[in-house]
Amino acid sequence: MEKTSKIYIAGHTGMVGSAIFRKLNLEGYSNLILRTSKELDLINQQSVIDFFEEEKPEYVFLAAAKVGGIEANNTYRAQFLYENMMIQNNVIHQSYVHGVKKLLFLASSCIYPKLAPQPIKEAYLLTGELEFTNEPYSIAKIAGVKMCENYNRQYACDFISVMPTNLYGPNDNYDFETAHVLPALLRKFHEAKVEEANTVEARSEPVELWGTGTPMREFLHVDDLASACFHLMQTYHGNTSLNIGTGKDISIKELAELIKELVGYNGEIVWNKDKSDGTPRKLLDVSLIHGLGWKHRIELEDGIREVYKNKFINQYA
Ligand code: GFB
Repeated sequence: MEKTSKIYIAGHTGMVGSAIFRKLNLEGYSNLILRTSKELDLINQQSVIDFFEEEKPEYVFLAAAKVGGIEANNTYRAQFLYENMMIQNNVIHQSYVHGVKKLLFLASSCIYPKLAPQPIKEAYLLTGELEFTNEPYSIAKIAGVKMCENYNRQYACDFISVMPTNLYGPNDNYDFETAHVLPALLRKFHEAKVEEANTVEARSEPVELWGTGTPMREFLHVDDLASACFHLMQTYHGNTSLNIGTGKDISIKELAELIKELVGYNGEIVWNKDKSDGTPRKLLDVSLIHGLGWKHRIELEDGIREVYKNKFINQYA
C-alpha cells in the first residue's frame, strides 16, 4: 500500500471502520474513499457495482456489517444473516471484478464452535456446532471468510480475513438492547452512580446485568485491532483467517466488578438469569499473529478507563 493508494474503508462511521480510518490518517494515507450508508447502500448490488465502476479502489478494508450484542443477534436473526451476506457478497465480488489489489475482511471470534477447545486455534473453524444466539451472524461471517479463501484459490486474488475477539473503544454502541456487554455495563454503572449521587440516602436501584456472570470473554481495544489490520494489510498473504486478540480473558462477573470500581458505583448488582449467557468461553489463541510481528498494546483496565473518561466524564465536564 502506497501513501497515495486509493483505499476504500467500507463502514468508516462504525467502531471498527473509524478506528481503521484514524490509523490510516495517522500513518499518512490520504487517498481514502469513504461513503456513509446513506450515500451508498452496500446491500444494493447495483449501487455497489456503480460505486466500484466510478471509484476503482486499489485496496479495501471491509468493516461494514450489521453488528450487536447477544440480544440484538438473537432478536434480529434474519437481518443479521441477510444484511451481512449481501454486504460482503457485493463488496468482495466487486473487488474481484474491479481488480482490487488487496482486501481485508473483518469476521469475528463467534464463528468458532460454541464448545471449541480453549484457547481457540484458527484450525478449529467448522469443527463443531455454533452458539445458537449468534448462529445467523456466524454463518454470514463464515461465508465471508470462505469467499475470501476461495476467490484467492479460483481467481488468484489477495483477499485476507481476520477474526477479532470482542471489541470496545470509541464510537461504540451504548443502546441497552443492542449493545455488547462492555459499553452496556459502562452506561449502566454510570447512570446508577449519577442516581446514587442524586438521592438523599446515596442509594440507587440495583444494577441489573444479564445471565449468570460466569461466561468468560476476551476484550480488545479497537485501536489495537486497527493496528493489526494495518500490519496484516502490508505483510500477510494467506488463506488462514487470523485470530486477533490479547490472549487473556475474564469472567463477566469480574468485568462487572472492574467497571463498577472504575466508575465508582457503590450499590448492588443483580443477575437476570432469564437472559442468555451465550458461549461459555471464547479465548483466542493468538500465537499465529504474534509470530507475524503484532501484539496488542492497550491493557483492558487502561482501555476501559480511557473510554469511560472520553464518553462519560468529559461529556459531563
Ligand atoms: O457482549 P455480549 O452482548 O455478546 O455479551 P457475546 C457477553 C456476555 O455478557 C453474555 C453478558 O454472557 C451476556 O449475557 N451480559 C451481562 C450482558 N450483562 C449484559 C448487558 O447488560 N448487556 C449485554 N450485551 N451483555 C456477541 C455475539 O456475543 O459477541 C456477536 O452475539 C459478536 O455475534 C460479539 O460475535 C463479539 O460475547 O455473548
